[in-house]
Amino acid sequence: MSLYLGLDCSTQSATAIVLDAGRHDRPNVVFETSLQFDDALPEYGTQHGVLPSAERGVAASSPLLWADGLDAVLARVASSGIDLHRLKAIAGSAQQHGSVYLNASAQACLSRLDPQHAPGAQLASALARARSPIWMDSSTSEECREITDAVGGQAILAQRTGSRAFERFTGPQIRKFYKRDAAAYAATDRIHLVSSYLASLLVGGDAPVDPGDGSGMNLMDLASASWWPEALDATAPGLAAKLPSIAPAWTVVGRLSLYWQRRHQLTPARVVVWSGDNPCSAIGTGLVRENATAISLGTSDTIFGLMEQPRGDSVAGHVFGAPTGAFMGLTCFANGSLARERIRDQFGLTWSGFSEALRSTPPGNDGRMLLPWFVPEITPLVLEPQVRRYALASDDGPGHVRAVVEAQMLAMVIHSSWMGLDVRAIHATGGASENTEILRVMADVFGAEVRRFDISNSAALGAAMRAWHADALADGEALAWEVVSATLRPMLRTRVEPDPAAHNLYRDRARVYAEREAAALR
Ligand code: XUL
Repeated sequence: MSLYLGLDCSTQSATAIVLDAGRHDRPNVVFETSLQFDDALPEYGTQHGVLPSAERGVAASSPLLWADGLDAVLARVASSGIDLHRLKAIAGSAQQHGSVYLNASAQACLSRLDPQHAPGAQLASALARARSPIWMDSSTSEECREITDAVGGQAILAQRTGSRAFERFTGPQIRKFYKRDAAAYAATDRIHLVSSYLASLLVGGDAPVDPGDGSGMNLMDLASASWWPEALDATAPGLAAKLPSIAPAWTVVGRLSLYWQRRHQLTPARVVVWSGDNPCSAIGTGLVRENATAISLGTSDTIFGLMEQPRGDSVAGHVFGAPTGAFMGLTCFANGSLARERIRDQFGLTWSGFSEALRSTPPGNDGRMLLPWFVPEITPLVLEPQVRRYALASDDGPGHVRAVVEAQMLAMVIHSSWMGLDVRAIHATGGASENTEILRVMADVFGAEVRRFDISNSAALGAAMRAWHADALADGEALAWEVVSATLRPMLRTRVEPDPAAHNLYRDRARVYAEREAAALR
């Protein structure tokens, strides 16, 4: 049996999962570890993984923090006691859309890292931009308009790239950087996604992006998985030369560099192209065909499912590449865990108190409702945070708890219909999927069976499964995705069945919610 390492660099944390898998035996997770950036690397001064900023709508983090986060989880893997001589391949997952700007010295710097020291400080001189804009940024509406106009409108942009222009997407972010700081843009030699930056760091070279993460940029032609020249021209001059290549998600980029081998006594394992957290989660929740839907309850809440071919009106959401080579539809909500935490903290609750509040309130919340835009919202677009309450007293803790969870689920049901996904079964993942009471609301709102698996970090698990799949291919053995996804079968932990009466009631609540949302947006 061989070992496969899946890494995940999310908004707030870094995770490693080691999968023991081989050609004949049942795969098994043998190690899992996670660290929170704010706690583990306080010197970077992040809050929930984000650097403080006074500028409206701006959200950025530090590429050096991600490098040191990767180092810290690899240290934990190295001291886990598992037999790492069997480590054959590593793949990774990262928060989508964030970008890292390297200067011309980066390649030399990456190949000369000193294993006596952590990577962060050593990489500082390789950056053309100290801060990386991340997916929570909503400051590029002007650039979205400019790019949309230049390519001939949002329908064509959505049709070619899989999405209309979105503030957090990398193209609009690059354009803003070019407009604000043309000299630093000119000094940028390579613009990586978080995923391709970390893969580059592992091999000590220059890694490609995969079509899954590449389609989160408003720059890639979805059908051919290549850069779309019109979009590049609309974004910033000379961009083609600054972008990495695009390669299928199962591509082996190289071997783990000497830096990591020496620093953590690791083998020269194969390094597989990294992808975005949502594409990796599709694999890690077992979505390798169009037969289920996944909902991830993390910092962002996302709903997604595989598509054999792109379809639907992706002006409403996104069609990304999927790690299987097919496609995936996705709708993203910024008010995920931060909104749940806001309510939990406002009423001084623990998570078990939060669950108790859900148990003690009825489906439909006796008419109490809220619109949960605590931070700028992506779906629907809300640039100025605002929370609207309906029949909800300001001191009603349990009412608020149910109202925030119901609002999140109702918004998902309303804004995901464009994808035409098979929602008879929903695979729930992400930190908040640990909460069965939240899953009950999900099951009732969607009228679907909700399934939860033993591993709630499906992005890291999916990355480990991708490493296994790509390693087999590199050895000349085609490993069917069904075999890979069967990893999850023994991990099925919970099934939550919908209550038909509650589901009926939620159909009506969805209509009311949609009306209130539309009124608030007017
Ligand atoms: C997806 C999105 C977020 C990030 C952060 O489009 O913006 O889900 O990937 O996890």
